[in-house]
Amino acid sequence: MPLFQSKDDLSALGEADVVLSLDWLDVKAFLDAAGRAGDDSLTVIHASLDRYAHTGAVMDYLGLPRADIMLLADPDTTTQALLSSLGADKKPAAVVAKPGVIEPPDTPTISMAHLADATAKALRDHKHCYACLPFGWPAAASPFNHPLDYLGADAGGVIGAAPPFAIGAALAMQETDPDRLVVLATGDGDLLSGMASLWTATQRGLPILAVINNNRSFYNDERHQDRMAQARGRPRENKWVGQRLDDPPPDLCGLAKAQGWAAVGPVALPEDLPEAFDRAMASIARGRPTLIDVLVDPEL
Ligand SMILES: Cc1ncc(C[n+]2csc(CCOP(=O)(O)OP(=O)(O)O)c2C)c(N)n1
Ligand SMILES: [Mg+2]
Repeated sequence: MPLFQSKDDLSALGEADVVLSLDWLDVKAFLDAAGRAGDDSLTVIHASLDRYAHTGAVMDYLGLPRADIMLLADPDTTTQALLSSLGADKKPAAVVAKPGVIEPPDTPTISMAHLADATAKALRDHKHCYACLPFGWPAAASPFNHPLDYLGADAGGVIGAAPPFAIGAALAMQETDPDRLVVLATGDGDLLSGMASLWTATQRGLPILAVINNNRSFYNDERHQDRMAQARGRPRENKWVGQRLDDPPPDLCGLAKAQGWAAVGPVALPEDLPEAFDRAMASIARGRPTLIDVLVDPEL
């Protein structure tokens, strides 16, 4: 699935005559999801420098996108050229994305919707930058209106990359926009794979907020192993082997504290989320890099 598209995005794409892709990460998957990949009535204009990243060695480019018109240009250059050819008086009003309505389910355990909703509420009055987002984050929870609101996904999807990615972003943010809080929202497996990098945030005094979707598993791969078990006639109940991060669960807060971070959690109940986020934000206000460990039910 492409990343973070909402039902509204897909229905707009379903009705479009022309798509202008401004360096979208995975155009092919997006068109596939809307059932438009092979639709001749649609014209796809793709403005990107991605082809320079395409090699025979890796598939970092994901699916090869369909492009009826290929513009070998970055989005800023393309947008500037489009705006100047439209003329100053034709410049369309900016579309401002509004915070979506997330209605977390009424469940005793925490869903991704609960986590996204609680995070968005905690950040409502803070200028922030999501350096990354975990799998399954509901797009409507976090509308992006500024290029620094979300930095986008790393192309290869490398597990362990998000923590150093966020720390690099926070270092750069000290120069670019020092009041903008960098948010490392990621999974437990990704955090564990990049854990040692947290120390750099402590050493450099970077007050990053880490929001951990802790489902105690490399869950994406559990799902993959489930699909493979079905395809190959193997026992599905073994899907967790080598993927589950439990029994005993790693102590994410303890590991973060060992790198010099403050840590809150693990938070297990939906009703405990607001107070836990209040504590985390108070710690951020004191200038500490802070992690909040949230136990998310992967089945919700
Ligand atoms: C270096 C590397 N190894 C393995 C993978 C395969 N992989 C993709 S997602 C994933 C699990 C991620 O776990 P977590 O961060 O906890 O997210 P979850 O799927 O549980 O939401 C793995 C192992 C990868 N992308 N990169
Ligand atoms: Mg996980």
